[in-house]
Amino acid sequence: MSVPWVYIGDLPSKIDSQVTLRGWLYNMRSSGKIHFLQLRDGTGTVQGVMVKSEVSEDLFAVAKGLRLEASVEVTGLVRRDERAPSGVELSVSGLKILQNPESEYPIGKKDHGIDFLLDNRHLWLRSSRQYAIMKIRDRVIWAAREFLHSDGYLLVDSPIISGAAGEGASGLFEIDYFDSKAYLAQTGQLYAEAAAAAYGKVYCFGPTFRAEKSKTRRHLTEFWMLEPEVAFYDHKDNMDLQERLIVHLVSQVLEHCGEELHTLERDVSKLENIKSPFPHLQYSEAIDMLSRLGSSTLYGSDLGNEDETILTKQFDRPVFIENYPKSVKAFYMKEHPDNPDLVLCDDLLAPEGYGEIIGGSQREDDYDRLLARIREEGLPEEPYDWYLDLRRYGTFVHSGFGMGIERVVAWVSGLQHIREAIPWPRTIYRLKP
Ligand code: NSS
Repeated sequence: MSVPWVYIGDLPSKIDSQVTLRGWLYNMRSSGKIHFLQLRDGTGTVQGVMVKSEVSEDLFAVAKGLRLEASVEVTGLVRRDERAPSGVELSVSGLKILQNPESEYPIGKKDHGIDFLLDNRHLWLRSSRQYAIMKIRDRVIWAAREFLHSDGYLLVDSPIISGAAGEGASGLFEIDYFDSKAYLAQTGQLYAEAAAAAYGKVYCFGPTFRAEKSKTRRHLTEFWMLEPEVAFYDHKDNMDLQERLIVHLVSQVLEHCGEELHTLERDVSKLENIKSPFPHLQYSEAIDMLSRLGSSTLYGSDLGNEDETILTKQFDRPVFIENYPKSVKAFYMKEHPDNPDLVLCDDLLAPEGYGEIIGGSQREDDYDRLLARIREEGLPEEPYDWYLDLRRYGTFVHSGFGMGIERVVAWVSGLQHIREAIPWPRTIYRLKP
């Protein structure tokens, strides 16, 4: 369907034509004789130049009264302008005000505190910085789906309402489900495993929930996770897939989001380093390295955020930490064939202090061992009977992983905090807007 207006992103192909745009007034400067109207419409921004001597006095006066974020319809001639980032400028001859706000736009040019900005997330999203982040997020998701789809993966989405914990009983959001209890999904993995037994190479992608009371810059209570699961892949194949995916995502962002990375003042040389092969450390080697670097984390405990930050600073690309102690990882991971105290798993840590972006493992495919692990963890057996069926009927070596979209977006975009990487962040203290 063609519309009776044009998009700012299409203006470079409309030089010397008369066009009408619809959008919002992003910024405005006036010199008395000229108004410079910075316009945005979601496809880009353009400077509209209104010259007093070229329009009626009324129109010039009306334009002067515009407030930031007024919605407008603007008509004018597209001119080439080498100095403009988009290469064009608009000589404005007509202006229709769709709505001029009655009060000042709350987000001004001064520095606002983060709480104020988060309270006004519905407006903050309009800023060029947030727009750049959302474009990078869109590119990461799009590139991940395309990567998997073109390699023959089938998207098989998992439910959000579930009767069993996926990652361990702590951190579950419990909901009333008619006469019983249900939980918001912490992961789609168990369902992805069933789908892998049905269709081989699969993935699910959707929101996941953790009721963790973590107040770090890496934790959300609602985040999006991409979870591939592959029949007949072992631990090594799994890490190889993770590496290829991450290299692809970063190269796609570099190729398509140059302007956005520039807006965010991202040091792209750091992203240009992201090439195969990624280094690998065994968990035990990571603990040794940490102790040399002054951490007090002992063998047998999980790595904390600080530890991850220290480790990633030793490398210029993501690093795999492999084969953690069974006691700190989820029940479904396969026991290491050479050491029953370890499991075949990996965490992939992003550089520059960002830390874990992926958690993956080979899955326990032995019925008896899996049942024993469920019992050891004190999990109820009944909700997992269908999951155990996968080990009864044609059990198979299989592996998979979960990649947190916001963690990847925060890293690639160079954000201080994960809350900017999702349009509507949910944290312990934030449910609004
Ligand atoms: O807990 S994970 O390490 N692993 C799983 O959930 C597996 N069941 C995935 C699988 O094998 N299919 O989480 C995976 C990733 C982790 O590396 C982070 O990138 C992200 O999910 N993650 C989070 N992002 C934001 N906020 C929170 N709270 C969070 N927790 C995990």
